[in-house]
Amino acid sequence: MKRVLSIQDISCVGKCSLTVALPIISAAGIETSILPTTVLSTHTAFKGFTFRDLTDDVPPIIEHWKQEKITFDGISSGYLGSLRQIELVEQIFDDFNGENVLRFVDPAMGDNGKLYVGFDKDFALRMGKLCSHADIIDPNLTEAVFMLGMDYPGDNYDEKYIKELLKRLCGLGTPLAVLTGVSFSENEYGVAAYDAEKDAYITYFAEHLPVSFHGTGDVFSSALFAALIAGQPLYDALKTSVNYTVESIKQTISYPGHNWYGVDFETAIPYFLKQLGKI
Ligand code: PXL
Repeated sequence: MKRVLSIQDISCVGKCSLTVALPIISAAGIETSILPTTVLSTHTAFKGFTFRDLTDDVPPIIEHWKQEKITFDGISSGYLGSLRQIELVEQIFDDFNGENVLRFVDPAMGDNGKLYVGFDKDFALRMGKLCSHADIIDPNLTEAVFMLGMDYPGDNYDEKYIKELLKRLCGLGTPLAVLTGVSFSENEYGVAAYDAEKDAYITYFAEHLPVSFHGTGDVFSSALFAALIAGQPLYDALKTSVNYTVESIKQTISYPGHNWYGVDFETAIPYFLKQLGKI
């Protein structure tokens, strides 16, 4: 069985980060080790959340794993709570690297042109540096422009702009950049990707649902990471993860009185496994 490591916070309530990554990657038949970097009572879109920084626990945890000669087939990072945590992820990427280790960075920091509570421009630029240690990154448009120190274009962009943005993301030092939340026409929504080594640009779109939910980025990146580790080629993995995210949103809005803080990725897990060809 393949074993991966997911490094991000635990938001106890809120359906994001580890409470999303752990079930999704495990459902794909992949052993999922975790490194919780912070414990929050909820994610930061709630008011009055608690925040327990676990940074000081990370170095002894890494040391113990090294003593035990633990290895991973993939390492993925998501929301990180401080500059020091970014440094530690770089150290983990270096310490646990190997020929077939997939290092995946989801620079979860913002959406809709704004950074989440607690982050500033310098943090975003530092996150951009983490990307040079990754084999693949998957920012949304907001995260991409903040990492590159550019202005947020809103809906005002075309395919030429997206291709250029993807090339600049690879200029951060990663060979493969996936941009989420891309749309070139009213009824389609999806992702665009650029593989710098092959000079190959691809897109995958699904229908555009007229709603917006917290946590969809984490569902998408967990599914993409799992699909790649499970062996799907990039295009198939993008298709699996976009379709699964859309299905999770559909499940959510099918219940009247659904919550606002996350999507029902749980009831869409059988659909995810079908997309992966596991059932
Ligand atoms: O969904 C990304 C995410 C992860 N972790 C925490 C968050 C958010 C988004 O707001 O607040 C703590």
